[in-house]
Amino acid sequence: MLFALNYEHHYMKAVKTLGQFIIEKQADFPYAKGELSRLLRDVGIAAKIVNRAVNQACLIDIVGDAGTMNVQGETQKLLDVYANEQFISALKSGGECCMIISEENEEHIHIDSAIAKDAKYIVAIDPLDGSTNIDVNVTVGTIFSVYRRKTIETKASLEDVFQQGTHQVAAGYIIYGSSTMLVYTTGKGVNGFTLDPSIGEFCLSHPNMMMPEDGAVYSINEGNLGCFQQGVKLFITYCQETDQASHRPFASRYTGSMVADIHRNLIKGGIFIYPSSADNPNGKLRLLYECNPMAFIIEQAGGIASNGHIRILDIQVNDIHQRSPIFIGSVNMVNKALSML
Ligand code: P6P
Repeated sequence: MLFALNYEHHYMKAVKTLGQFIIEKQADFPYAKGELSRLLRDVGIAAKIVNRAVNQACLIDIVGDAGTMNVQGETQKLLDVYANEQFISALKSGGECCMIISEENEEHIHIDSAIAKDAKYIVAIDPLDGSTNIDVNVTVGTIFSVYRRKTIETKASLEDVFQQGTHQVAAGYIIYGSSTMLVYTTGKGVNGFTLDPSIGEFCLSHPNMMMPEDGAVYSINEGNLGCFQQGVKLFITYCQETDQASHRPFASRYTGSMVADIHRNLIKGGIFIYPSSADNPNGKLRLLYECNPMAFIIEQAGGIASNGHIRILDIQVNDIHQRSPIFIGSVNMVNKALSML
């Protein structure tokens, strides 16, 4: 009975859609003329289209390998290619974006159509993160990062992309999980929206998300233990020791989808680590469209993100696909890990 009432309650209370929220928050930026609002709207539209494909993946024959490799040398999944096309198409037709950096494209994508002639934003995106999980029905995600271009007189160039993560104007992710959510920040806190398929809208469900300072979950691929530096091994041992006062041993939760692991840790507290190793001296995850956007979001929610030495957001960008080790999550857990490196 209670569930029925809550379910009914959801449909009775006034929902606040992503579009309404974006416009409402636009007032926080006195000089905003709506361009960033429209760009975020375009991302939301592509997210709904990709969500439909993800939810039907095995029915519409869109899983499996596309028979191509991406710039990372990783086999592209059909859904990787489809998601990439949808986000690029939405950003191109929206007219607010002048350049796209995508995990799936070796080179940056210029948008110099008439509709985008005054576009001032650059979007870096991982259109479908964790896509190896698609075939086995495990959560996947999209990660995006938005910069304002530095060049104005000349055509947008890579100079506009080589900006530290602190210069992001927005960042967010979509998590295609038991429900589909869009979580984003524009530098004034983090807000989460759950897709209501019955009305086709992302509705505000997690206002002002804050990450607990402590957690009892650690996320790392322990299969690589032999390749980790000593300090990382020490921290994993620390997580596994019994100590009631600090709620150890912690739970090990690692899905192979960065978005899923960080989203869970954002809500419950925890730490996600993808460290450097012998065969990945800069780690595996990419700075521009994985580490920086997630670091922006987590810092806005009260967590921290480091490469083991410096703040992720302070790392100088000099290659659109450069990688970075990452220690990200609850402030006390990340600081404990860093103290052991
Ligand atoms: P590994 C997915 O390929 C991804 O980029 C992240 O989403 C995920 O956290 C990580 O790589 C998994 O990598 O080496 O542990 O399989």
